[in-house]
Amino acid sequence: MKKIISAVTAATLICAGALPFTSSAAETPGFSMKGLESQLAESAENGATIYINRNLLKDDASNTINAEVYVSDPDKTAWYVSPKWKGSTTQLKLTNILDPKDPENVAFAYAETDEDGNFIKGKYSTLASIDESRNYMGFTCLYSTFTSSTPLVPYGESSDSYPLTTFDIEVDPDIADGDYSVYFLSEEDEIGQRPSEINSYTEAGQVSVPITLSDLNVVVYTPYDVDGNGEVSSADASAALSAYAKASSGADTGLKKYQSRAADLDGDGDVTSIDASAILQYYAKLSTL
Ligand SMILES: [Ca+2]
Ligand SMILES: [Ca+2]
Repeated sequence: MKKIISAVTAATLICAGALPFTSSAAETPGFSMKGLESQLAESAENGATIYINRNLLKDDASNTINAEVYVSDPDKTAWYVSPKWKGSTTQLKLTNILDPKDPENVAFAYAETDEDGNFIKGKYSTLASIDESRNYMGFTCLYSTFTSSTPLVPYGESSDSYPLTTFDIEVDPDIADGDYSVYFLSEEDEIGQRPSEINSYTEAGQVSVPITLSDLNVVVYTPYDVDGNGEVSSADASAALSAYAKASSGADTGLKKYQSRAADLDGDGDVTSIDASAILQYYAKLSTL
């Protein structure tokens, strides 16, 4: 069954492509992140977005989310990979980056395994860095017996087989509802560090290649509180109804991600009159307490 699906997908891709299928259409190398599902975090869009229900945040303990950083190097020509990333707010504190200097740890994507499948330290140099005042992290991996033509060889069959490194996000329980991110540094938002970078060895020699950067969305929401003002009122039901009316007429709902998630109480992915009714009922129940 899996094979059939793959064949159909491939056929669809080829048919849908207006341009001839050439090597220039190959996947661009780059970095991405995944937030991992936990009691605290609901993972969506293959880990590209994590939803945090404020009601689950604890006041007295660290609210920690695990995240992974991935490299994609489809042509397998990279010899130097160096993602840099930052939390959009200090209330999402980046911590506990996997330290490759610890012999227990490895740069997963470029690691090797023993006969039993256990990771062993690869022949690659790695360096992790963290700047707490800027809520910044960086990771660099290169071939340790480097010669200009020696590419790194990612382990695993695809770019998301194994992460390059891992880290934790500590969520401040006082964080406001909102749409946040942990984002890769590019040229534009460099903070005194070199931006995220992949250097490849090509016919032109060693070059810094164009890369794609897929950030991690971190959405903090409170169920029922659509406008995120800290209390549930009829205004929240109105906001949900208004969004539903807009969507029904084909317009954008105008809601941010955290608002949509707060309003979608039946969890069907849309904000509808059913959700608005649920908010009103909840509000009515609160009012009689
Ligand atoms: Ca509200
Ligand atoms: Ca819904």
